[in-house]
Amino acid sequence: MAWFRAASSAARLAMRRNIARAPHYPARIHHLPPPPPPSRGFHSSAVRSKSTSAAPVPRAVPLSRLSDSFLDGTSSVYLEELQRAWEADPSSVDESWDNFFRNFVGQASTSPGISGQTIQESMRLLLLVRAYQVNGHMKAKLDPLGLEKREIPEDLDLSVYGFTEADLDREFFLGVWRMAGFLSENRPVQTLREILNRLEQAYCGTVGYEYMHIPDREKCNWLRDKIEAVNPRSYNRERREVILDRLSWSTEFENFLATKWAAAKRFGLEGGETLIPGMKEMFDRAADMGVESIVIGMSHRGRLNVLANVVRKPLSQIFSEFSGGTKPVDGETGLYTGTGDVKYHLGTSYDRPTRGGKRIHLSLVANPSHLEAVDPVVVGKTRAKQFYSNDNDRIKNVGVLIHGDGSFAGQGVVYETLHLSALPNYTTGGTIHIVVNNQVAFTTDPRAGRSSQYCTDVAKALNAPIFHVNGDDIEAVVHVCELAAEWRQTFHSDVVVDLVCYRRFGHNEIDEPSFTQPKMYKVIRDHPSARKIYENKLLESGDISRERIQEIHNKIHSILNKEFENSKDYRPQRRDWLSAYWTGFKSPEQISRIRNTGVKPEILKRVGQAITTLPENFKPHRAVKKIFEQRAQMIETGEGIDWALAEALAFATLIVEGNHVRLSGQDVERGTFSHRHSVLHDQETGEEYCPLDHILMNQNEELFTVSNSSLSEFAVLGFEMGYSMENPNSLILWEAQFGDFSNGAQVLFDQFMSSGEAKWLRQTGLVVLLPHGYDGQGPEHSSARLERFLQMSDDNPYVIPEMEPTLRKQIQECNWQVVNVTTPANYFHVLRRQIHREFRKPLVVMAPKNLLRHKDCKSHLSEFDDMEGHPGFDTQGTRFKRLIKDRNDHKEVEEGINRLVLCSGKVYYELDEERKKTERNDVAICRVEQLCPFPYDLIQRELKRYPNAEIVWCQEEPMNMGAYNYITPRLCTAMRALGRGSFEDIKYVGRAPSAATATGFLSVHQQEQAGLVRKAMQPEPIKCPY
Ligand SMILES: Cc1ncc(C[n+]2csc(CCOP(=O)(O)OP(=O)(O)O)c2C)c(N)n1
Ligand SMILES: [Mg+2]
Repeated sequence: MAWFRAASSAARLAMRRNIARAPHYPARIHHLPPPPPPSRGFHSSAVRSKSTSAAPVPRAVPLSRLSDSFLDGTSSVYLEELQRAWEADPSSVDESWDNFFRNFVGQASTSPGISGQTIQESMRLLLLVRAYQVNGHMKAKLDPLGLEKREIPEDLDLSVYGFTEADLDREFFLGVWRMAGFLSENRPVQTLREILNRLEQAYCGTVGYEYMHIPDREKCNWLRDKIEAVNPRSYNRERREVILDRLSWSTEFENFLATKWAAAKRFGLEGGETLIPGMKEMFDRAADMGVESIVIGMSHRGRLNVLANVVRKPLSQIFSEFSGGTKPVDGETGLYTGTGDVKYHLGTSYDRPTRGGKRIHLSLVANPSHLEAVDPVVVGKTRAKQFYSNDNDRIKNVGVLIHGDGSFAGQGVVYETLHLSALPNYTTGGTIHIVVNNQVAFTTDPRAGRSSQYCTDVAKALNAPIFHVNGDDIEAVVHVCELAAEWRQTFHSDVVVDLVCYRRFGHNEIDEPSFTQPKMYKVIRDHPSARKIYENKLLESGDISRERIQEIHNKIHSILNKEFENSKDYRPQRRDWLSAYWTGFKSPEQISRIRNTGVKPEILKRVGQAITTLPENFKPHRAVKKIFEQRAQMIETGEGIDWALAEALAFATLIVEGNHVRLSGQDVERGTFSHRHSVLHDQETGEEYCPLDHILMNQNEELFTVSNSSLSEFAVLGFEMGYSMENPNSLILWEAQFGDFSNGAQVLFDQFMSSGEAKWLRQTGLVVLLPHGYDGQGPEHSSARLERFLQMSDDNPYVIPEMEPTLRKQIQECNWQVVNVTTPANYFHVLRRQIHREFRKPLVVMAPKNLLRHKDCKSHLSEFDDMEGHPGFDTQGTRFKRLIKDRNDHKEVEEGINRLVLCSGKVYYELDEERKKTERNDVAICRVEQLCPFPYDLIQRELKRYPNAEIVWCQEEPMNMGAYNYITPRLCTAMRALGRGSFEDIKYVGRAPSAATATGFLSVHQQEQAGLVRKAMQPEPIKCPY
């Protein structure tokens, strides 16, 4: 915005300078008032700017005395020549000059000729027109309460241009311009009054248009055409009745809830009821223009109204939820309800018929209280819909976000989401934003809530047009809502409607708003509703009769009452969580069987070759070329497969099986640790080549998507979360640069990923890769805060669930999976497991850093295939190993083992190394690859194998972090069940408790690391914790 302000003030200065240059008023520039402080919001701001009338008024200057370059001697010669050419052949000059001469020189004998004065006045008028286009919105009547006291910019003041009241009925030459709108009309000569009236009508009515920050001339002209049209909106009687009907539904719905449940929180829409007809008309217009599906995200305000009147959630269901009676009878199959959520967070979807006779699919995405957190989720879901419906032009699927004024200005994720809008792998062809700007956020006035003029200013960074509209003028609301849909379908970019309204009651229904906004609420008390205002308008115009109004009221009331009666017997339907793509997927209460994840050896070889072969004429960087040669070698020999190749094999095999794979995050194409190289760059041409795009014949370019993202954790993770929810046959991954940075998206982990299924019955198989591990890089870049993810896991630490080896019961019942995997093959299988099952669960991976190149962190290709007898093949087939036992040659009982070290992650390799060094053959080391849900069965198997062993948990993280606090109660439960002791028998080896995740001193890190590894192998018993 700063640049825009700077640009417009520069324009103002330039204008002043031009005027000041004339000899008559050189001193004026010194009299300019200081720039006014920015006013924020309407009801609380200051006064009209001071008149500039004290300054000398500019007057026409003889042409000969003007020093402007346009009007210098050369120009007048040029004009004379033009005039001569025009006289010889009017078509030989530009159309605007033709008009100019026709009006002013046409009747040669009586013509006043082209005077310098005419030219100057025309120029000043043009500046005035432009001032209205740029700043007219500042004078628009946007506040329904009329408390608006904004400063009107001085460049809307006639006197600035040297005009006075006396000039109002004089004719001026305005020309005809190659510009849309007002100036393009073939009326080059108009009186100043006519010109002003048109400008005031277009720019200063109940809509304030902000669009002159858009640098694209075509877009501005398109808008100018719409805005400056003589009669931009005219609705016939039928249309007006539909609008009134929709407004009445919106109003009556709130009234009805208020009467039936006076004290229930519903975050009513009163004061902003025009949102509902606005949305409906927007959707109708969008459907007319090819939109088939709309994904909606919104917070609390008016959400129930949107659910009822726009998305058409059954009224009886909404009323039943108000009465608190949704939980179905226990024991009924297929009625898994999860833990539920408050009614104003729930989502739904519906196929709505439109006014134009089409159908449009609407889905309102469930969201938490956390304001704006749903924004990127909606955008991601919209993009996924576009992918699955081959909507390559992005015209069939649109995201619509409804915001509050406080949150739109205040929540950073708004900006982060806006910035995805034009990125090739994240764009949805434009989101439509509607801000329900009730001029207050809970108890906070705009002047305390934001530093810029409008709550929508953040959208200017995107060059989005912003339509501010007075929420009491329903037809204006409808108009801008339609215009927003037209913009989206024409220019495929974001657009904002700022619905300036008010909040009739408190923040919720139990709040008293006069505690904090007494003046505003005094005005609100006597302020008629938007429906009343519209009814009166239609009565006055004769477009509707009192009887018809009464009929509408009666109809709505009778339906609401009927649905209320029905709600008493309302029984929830079978869960509605499975959209078409999810048919057949299982809820946590339904049993599903474990599947193998191994792949036929010939497929592995074939895809392996495809992803390691580069086009002949492609010239990669030397080092990258070598990496690919090594990868080809690994496939050829089957030996030494590393992490990156294992990952690529997982992706490739899933793609061959018909799944969509999408990996996004910061620098993921190359990989933060320069290990992935999924996109190669020709060193001469710069051309890119992505081997995973070339596995299938004529592979859809997007089937495998790997994309560097914007530098945002919140928006990008949210986007992928939304994307993953659309279709289960996809592996969607988000990778943090380092695991630490994921806490910038903490809301998504807490509110969506860990608890979304329980609250909203929506599954996602999203995978989050969080690089984690202590290698001396300091307090950041070491820890992905494993403990946080484990703390959010809902597997009961004191109850061993049914662990039937062929079933998925434990994992189905748990909210997510947290793993810290130590071999490339196990990584391959854990990724494939995400798809090869009949349900979806989020997966959090503590991803490696130094294991990416560790000499021992390699797998053999035979661990990836499904051949019996191969090392990957366990008793039940080839699968992800939740626990990796110490040695395959250990018998069922090994009495000679004195210590069993349980650990997870890369510390295993250090422990193993130390064991070799110290020749502690009486120590067994088991890797807990899957921390959550806890592998009770496998842990108990190992406890039984080593009956005489001291049990140790070893980790690199400080004691208050890592897995220690998660592991101990579960390990304890497993031990007690076997009579192997209790909490004090679990010995701890790891760093001491610490505030920071890691030391910043490399030498200290090395000492600590060596110390803990040594301790795990020390001959004496371990004394910690007791
Ligand atoms: C991230 C977050 N912070 C704080 C809150 C608490 N809160 C709920 S509503 C609200 C005010 C929202 O104001 P606005 O966006 O203007 O919406 P309105 O309620 O006025 O429609 C606040 C602060 C929240 N829900 N989420
Ligand atoms: Mg608000």
